[in-house]
Amino acid sequence: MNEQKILQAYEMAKERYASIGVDTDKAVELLEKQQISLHCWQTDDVIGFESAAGLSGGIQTTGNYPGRARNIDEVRADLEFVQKLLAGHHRVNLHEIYGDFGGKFVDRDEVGIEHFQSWIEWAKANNFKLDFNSTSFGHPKSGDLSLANPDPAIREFWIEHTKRCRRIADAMGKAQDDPCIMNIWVHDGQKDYTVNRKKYREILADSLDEILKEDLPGMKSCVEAKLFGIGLESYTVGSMDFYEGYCATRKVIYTLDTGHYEPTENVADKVSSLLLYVPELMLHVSRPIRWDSDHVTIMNDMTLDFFKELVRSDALGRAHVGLDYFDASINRIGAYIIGTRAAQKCILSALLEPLAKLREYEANGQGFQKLALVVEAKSLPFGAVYDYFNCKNGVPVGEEYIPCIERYEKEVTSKR
Ligand code: RNT
Ligand code: ZN
Repeated sequence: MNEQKILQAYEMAKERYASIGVDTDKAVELLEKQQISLHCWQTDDVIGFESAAGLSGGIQTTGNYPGRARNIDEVRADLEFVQKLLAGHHRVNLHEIYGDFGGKFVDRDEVGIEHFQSWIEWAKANNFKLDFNSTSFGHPKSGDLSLANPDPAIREFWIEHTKRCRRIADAMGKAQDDPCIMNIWVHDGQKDYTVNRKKYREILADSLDEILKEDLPGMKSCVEAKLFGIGLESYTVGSMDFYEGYCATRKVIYTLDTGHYEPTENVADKVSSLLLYVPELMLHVSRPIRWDSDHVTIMNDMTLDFFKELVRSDALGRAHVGLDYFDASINRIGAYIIGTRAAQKCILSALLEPLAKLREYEANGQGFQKLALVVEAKSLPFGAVYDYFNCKNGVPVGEEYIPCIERYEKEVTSKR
């Protein structure tokens, strides 16, 4: 695209925004600093390198678009390519099953830092920071209950796994001189009528307390709440209420996945309440359709409102932004770029809100003026600012990334 035209459009946008008290240069600067954690599992439909056991734990990928990454080199190549199409410096979010196991079977209670050494080196060489996840699903011992299992042998197995994962995250954080955020999501639940609801929750809380005991300064732990899983529809041990209480009392980071609530629930409204009681948030930005379907994130009202709430709560700095969707029905690299750029657009749009004026109107009881400005702000020349942001950072502007991805598909992924 014509650089001069992009700059001209930006200058006009800048002036327009300045007239309502918004500094676009500052918004662009903040967006440049905003890291987004790229979920490695979008490259290969959450399969990983441990075994060919396939997914379990109530999550599902649908579609069979060709070109899935089949091994560690392909996952890395795809992530390197994705990075080239994005402005800013980002993170890669790994799951334990993506370890560099060298073709050997390494069970979950045997995993160690050595299996992630090559990831640490790769991340350093490619200017990525790493985040991490323990993996409770896709294993013969996954069943319906892992950390909440009343059988001490199974529960101990998963406690050991999760403790080891925290040590791996600690090593990553120390190597990159920036805390590695480690998410703990367990699928634990029941398909049908559950009587001992309290019992499993007590066990989960005890397991987590045991896991989080170890002081590991290189990492930060977070725990993810969920509504239900496929085949686990009646009961979820780690529900929202469970983790709200857990995170508030233990001062642990709460992972808010935008797909993990009732379809009509206002996810954005959870932000300000949670932030009063939990230290930070980890975000899994996703797009649920009818259920936790993990469609590719787009710039929709839910995502826009969500980031607006973070900015309005002055809390962007207390949120770790990550993506969580897995769509195997379209070009997987394209899915990454659509989702990451959509998240950036929503953040930018939140940063460009005429917040000072809106707050003033609200404080003065000027309801009409507030509503008018909220609506008017939606059609301000936001796109010119986002184009400038990409142009300034030397990455494709607007739809220019489509042919880039088509070329990569032709030359790389279609040959897999
Ligand atoms: C599942 C959770 C969880 C997973 C990943 C793969 O519903 O959202 O975050 O998607 O751990
Ligand atoms: Zn998630």
